[in-house]
Amino acid sequence: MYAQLVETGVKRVKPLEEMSPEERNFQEKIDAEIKIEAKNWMPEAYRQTLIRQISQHAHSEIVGMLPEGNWVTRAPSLKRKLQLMAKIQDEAGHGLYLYSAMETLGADRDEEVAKLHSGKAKYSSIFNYPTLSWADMGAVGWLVDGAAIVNQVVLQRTSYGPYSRAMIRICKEESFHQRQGYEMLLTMMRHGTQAQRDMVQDAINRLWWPALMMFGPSDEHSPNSAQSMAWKIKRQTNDELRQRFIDQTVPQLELLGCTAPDPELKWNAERGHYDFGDIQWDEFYEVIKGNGPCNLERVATRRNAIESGAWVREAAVAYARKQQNKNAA
Ligand code: FAQ
Repeated sequence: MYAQLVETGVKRVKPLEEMSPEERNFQEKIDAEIKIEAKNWMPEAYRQTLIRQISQHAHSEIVGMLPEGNWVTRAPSLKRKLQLMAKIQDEAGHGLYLYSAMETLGADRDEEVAKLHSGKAKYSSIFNYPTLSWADMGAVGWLVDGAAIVNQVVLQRTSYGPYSRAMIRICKEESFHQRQGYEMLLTMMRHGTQAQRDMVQDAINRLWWPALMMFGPSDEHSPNSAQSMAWKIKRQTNDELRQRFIDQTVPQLELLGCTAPDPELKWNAERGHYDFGDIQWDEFYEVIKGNGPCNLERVATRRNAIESGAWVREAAVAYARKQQNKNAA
């Protein structure tokens, strides 16, 4: 299995015979499905890979609130507004669990957040696209949370204990998000006007391909996959998860009465999967380099939120100090 991974991955996976006794012992624990906990020995590269992935994941949850926050004041009813606010608050909570999981690896939260604010840190490409209509709120819930779940269900079995446990709760909440998004679209398609139905189709046309890009580059161009699979940080490859997402989403698309913007999308009985067209990887790489339609705006909004909220954090610390002194006296 390792030999196969070494061939497909861009980064080389160290074969067992080149490992130190500690590394070999670690790999045996991984192979035996024993979770790695914060205080256990781990190779430095394992720790760094996790800090990279978990911090990017946490930033994605936090930045992911922004495209939806854009629509809170324009929700069409009180019920929809409450649902949207609850969903956005859940995403904030996910970001906080994930930053905490990252801290168990010795990473500093302020330093990682500073990397986001300086434009150095990555976060999911999908959040660099604008949300142009109310139907986008349904499409984000259905497609974006739907893609996030396919990826995260597998991460519940990731080898690092704190990350895996955070994922269990996050997945429960993401599944509510996916359903509320789908229900919103179904309502517009079944009970809406022609203009609302067109709005749903337009949202799907714009978000379909960016949702497929969420799974990352194809396996042969994914530098981190081979090692992350060997360490069981990732349990399935980018392409396997992307295919699973497509296979489970197309029947839902048909039930909505909508289409995907992909003329090559069709069931392949021989493979037992849907075939699909080529992903525009140039666009993906531009977005993750910081040149997507909303990258600058997203980072500036986060930076501004931290700067303009500084007085709240300072007041909370001053209040906590006052209470401490009072209790001590
Ligand atoms: N966007 O070698 P690989 C959500 C980067 S949560 C940006 O394949 P890896 C909830 C990658 O980091 C969505 N960058 O990398 C929500 C690497 O760069 P680096 C987030 C991407 O790590 C819903 C380089 O490309 N979910 O949506 C992307 O093995 C609605 C090479 O790629 C997670 O983060 C991308 N799409 O696999 C919130 C899940 N794809 O660091 C609000 C956890 C790849 O070497 C509203 N993460 N890159 O410079 C993972 O499972 C993995 O990190 C992958 C990438 C699968 C994303």
